Amino acid sequence: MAPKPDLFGGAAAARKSAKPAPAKGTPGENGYTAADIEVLEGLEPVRRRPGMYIGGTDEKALHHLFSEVIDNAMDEAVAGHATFISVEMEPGGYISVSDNGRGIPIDPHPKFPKKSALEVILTTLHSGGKFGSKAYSTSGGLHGVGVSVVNALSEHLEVEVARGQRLYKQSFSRGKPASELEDLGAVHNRRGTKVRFVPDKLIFGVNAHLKPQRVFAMTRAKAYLFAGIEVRWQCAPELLAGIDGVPEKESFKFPGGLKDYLAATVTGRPLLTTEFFAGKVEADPGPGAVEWAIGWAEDGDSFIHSYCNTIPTPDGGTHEAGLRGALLRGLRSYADLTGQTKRFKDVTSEDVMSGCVALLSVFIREPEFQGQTKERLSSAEATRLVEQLIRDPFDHWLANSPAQARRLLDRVIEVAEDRIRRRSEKGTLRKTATRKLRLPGKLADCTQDTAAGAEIFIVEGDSAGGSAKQARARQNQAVLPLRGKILNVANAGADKLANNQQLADLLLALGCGTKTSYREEDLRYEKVIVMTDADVDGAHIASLLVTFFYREMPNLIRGGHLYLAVPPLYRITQGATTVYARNDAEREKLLATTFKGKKVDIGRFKGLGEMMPQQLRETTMDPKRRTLLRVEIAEDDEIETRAAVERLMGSKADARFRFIQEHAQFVNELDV
Ligand code: 2B7
Repeated sequence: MAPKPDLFGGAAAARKSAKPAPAKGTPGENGYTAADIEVLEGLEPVRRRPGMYIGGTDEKALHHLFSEVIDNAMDEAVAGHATFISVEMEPGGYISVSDNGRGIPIDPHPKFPKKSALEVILTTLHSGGKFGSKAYSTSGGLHGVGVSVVNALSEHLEVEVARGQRLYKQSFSRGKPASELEDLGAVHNRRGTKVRFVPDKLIFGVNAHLKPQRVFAMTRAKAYLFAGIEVRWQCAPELLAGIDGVPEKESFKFPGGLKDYLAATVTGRPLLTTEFFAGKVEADPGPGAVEWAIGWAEDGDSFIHSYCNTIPTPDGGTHEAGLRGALLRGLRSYADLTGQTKRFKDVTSEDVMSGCVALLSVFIREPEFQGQTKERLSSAEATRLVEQLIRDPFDHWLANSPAQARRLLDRVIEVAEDRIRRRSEKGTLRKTATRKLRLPGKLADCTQDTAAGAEIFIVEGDSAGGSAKQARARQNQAVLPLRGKILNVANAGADKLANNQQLADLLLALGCGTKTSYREEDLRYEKVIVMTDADVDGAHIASLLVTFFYREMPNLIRGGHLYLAVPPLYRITQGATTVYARNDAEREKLLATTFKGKKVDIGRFKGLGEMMPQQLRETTMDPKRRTLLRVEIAEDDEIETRAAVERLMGSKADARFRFIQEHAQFVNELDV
């Protein structure tokens, strides 16, 4: 199915606005449109602080210059104005990119009648939003910073524009015009833009140069990502000495898009699925579109390579969450349909993604990016878009080839069973002597050596810590007291996080690492239980901790290891009978039912530290009597999860408190 030009026009527009949102107080919040706030500034800031615009001055940043230029050409193609893009690497470090689009306008710029639009585009930073470090760090990503940034960081750059049957040219050096806009006379059979540049050695270092392998791969990827386009590649032979797999000349056009890409990527690997699950769908009503190609390999690594508006998103993000959700839900409903509900019950999206090789490309308007290198898509609508658009085709794909669906289902169930078995077999290796030595001093560890059945209570404050230590079952229950409010990781930078002693202790005690270095088999406890006071402050601390886990080790949550303890708020005594209530509603219910209006004595706990160890044990810690809430990432409803975390990030403690109380869909209540 070919994309409609209007939709992809929207997508093209999206990349141009894939820029940081205006910082607070800039006109963006006061109802001005982007055109109105076209703040124009010289390029000095870019040369002074290149990292702010392209994320650094290393090899990756260097190649980012090329992305920026080819992305502009892609925009022109995706908008339906260009049919080919060509890339040429020359000796001497030059690279040129051309397209056969409309050509950058050369008429006088309305705001600067003495300058051509071309010169303004090449020599000024556009759009109010991208100044100021704040704006840069919040959204937009490094893509879409503009060709002027490339110009600023190029020793030399020249632009040729073929427009209205004439050819124009202007040269620049380190961002400044080195020539006037020249009219080179009439041309026929040529239209579009050509940008030729050499990155500045003063910025990137004398040895830095664009790598043919890397540029070639980036170029080819564009052809796969936009099936309508022809991409031509040429590279000077002297640059290819000693380099394998990069041709001097090649032309790409992939009518099969991502399906072709995946086939080329996994050639030679035995696949569990005989056919790729692939397709391309536009949102109705638009804008928005998703293209995907997915297979499951017999063995070996799994991957998701994802893109937003043809920009790679190596750190994943919301679109990938949508994909995982769709695949998990699709397989679950297929399991239901074929009477295998029970077999499927322990399967998680991790299990489904095991062995999965996937390419995912989304087109959305005004995408937002997050993460240290701005390479994770954070636009919430992408989750919904991907999940909704992929779900139906996935159901059909499963239904249409039952043998394949059967193999896949058996496989993911097997993966889940393996995972569960490994966890319980993990056994005696848990505490090596060395690991024990490195445990934080404040941890009161349990005595058993296996993770299976072991629990760690993370408690607030030393006094609650003291009660918990007395109340615990030493054999399998550990206690780690944290003092006061922990750092709000949602707002903190990575360095602040690394320096936070409380969190460092926590990481040490858990032993499992964070993010992609998270290793389930190193987790020292089966249950990680956050135990805080039953009041607003306690809820606040619990929400900070849950945010920490969600950000730093989502796989710990996905693995079902994170719990919230539910301590009581009231003790109600009548004669020899004592019962506990978790909140006002429960208290009222007990008074009306159990005590039927009899005179009772009601005590309110100010905090865990105030409870007698025995009370704490009976109400909150003893597996036979307590209630635990298991925290889950709503893989089926990542939007809700994200919204919940956004709420946590807010400054209002009562909103955080409500989080704990409201999250029926976020937590599963269990009596464990
Ligand atoms: C945001 C800026 C950079 N631009 C235009 C028009 C066409 C066009 C470009 C381009 C990379 C290497 C060759 C629009 C957009 C500037 O305004 S940039 N084509 N190609 C490109 O950079 N290729 C344009 C409206 C009417 N006519 C022309």
